[in-house]
Amino acid sequence: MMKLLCVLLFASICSLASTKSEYRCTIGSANITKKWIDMDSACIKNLTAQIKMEVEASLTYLAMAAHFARDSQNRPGFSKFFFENASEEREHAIKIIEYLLMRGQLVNGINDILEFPLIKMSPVQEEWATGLDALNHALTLESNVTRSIRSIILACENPSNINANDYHLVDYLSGEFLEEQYKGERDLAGKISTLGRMIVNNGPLGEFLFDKKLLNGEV
Ligand SMILES: *[C@@H]1O[C@H](CO)[C@@H](O)[C@H](O)[C@H]1NC(C)=O
Ligand SMILES: *[C@@H]1O[C@H](CO)[C@@H](O)[C@H](O)[C@H]1NC(C)=O
Ligand SMILES: *[C@@H]1O[C@H](CO)[C@@H](O)[C@H](O)[C@H]1NC(C)=O
Ligand SMILES: CC(=O)N[C@H]1CO[C@H](CO)[C@@H](O)[C@@H]1O
Ligand SMILES: [Fe+2]
Repeated sequence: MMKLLCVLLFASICSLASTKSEYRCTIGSANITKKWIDMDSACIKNLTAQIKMEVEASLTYLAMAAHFARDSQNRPGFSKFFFENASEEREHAIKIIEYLLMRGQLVNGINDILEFPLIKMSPVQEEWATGLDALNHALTLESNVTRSIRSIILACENPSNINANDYHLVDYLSGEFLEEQYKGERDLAGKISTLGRMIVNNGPLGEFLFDKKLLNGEV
């Protein structure tokens, strides 16, 4: 009888976790006060929308990288460049997720805050006529991202609302994100300028040469 009681008691707080006969305790989580969590909900919505934008940017760069790596294109410089940018965009999504976690968000799991089905994203563009087209597309994409980050700053720095004067976040977005945006946009603009002139002077050979330079980080 006593033995049965013990087993029942144990079973009530622990459950069989795996076939390896490990026991995982299911004691409720600690009771932490929510008073320290002070982000404004509109500001959080803005940030989560930005996570989606960064993931989509990453997918666009993946599509560009794959396109230029096809046997029919064979532009290893463009492909390498866009694969690197895809990784950078993924890093941006991770940075925002980590920021939200630092501020006590994502308590009920990622879907609680993402509020979007990543899987149901519409198909991305998968063909670009020339390298110049892809670079121009990238610059438009980045200027859209910049505008979006500036709109978040506006939404999160409302001085009349104590919960929305989020200067820590605004500083992070300005110092880390906008800094990278403006440098990235200048970099793309410079590449578009160089490639454009190489094509004017050398025709199709211009893109071939530019790709070689891109591969070696010389342009
Ligand atoms: C959390 O609070 C509830 C209700 O007051 C209590 O039943 C539970 O044991 C507490 N959990 C912990 C881990 O302190
Ligand atoms: C940039 O934003 C405009 C306006 O929202 C949109 O029409 C366009 O498709 C976007 N371009 C890219 C490359 O994201
Ligand atoms: C793309 O990646 C290159 C190489 O890592 C980097 O120099 C450039 O700033 C990136 N551009 C964007 C828009 O992410
Ligand atoms: C990126 C994003 O979602 N920006 C939105 C932030 O919130 C304001 C309103 O508070 C919207 O106008 C922005 O579009
Ligand atoms: Fe980004």
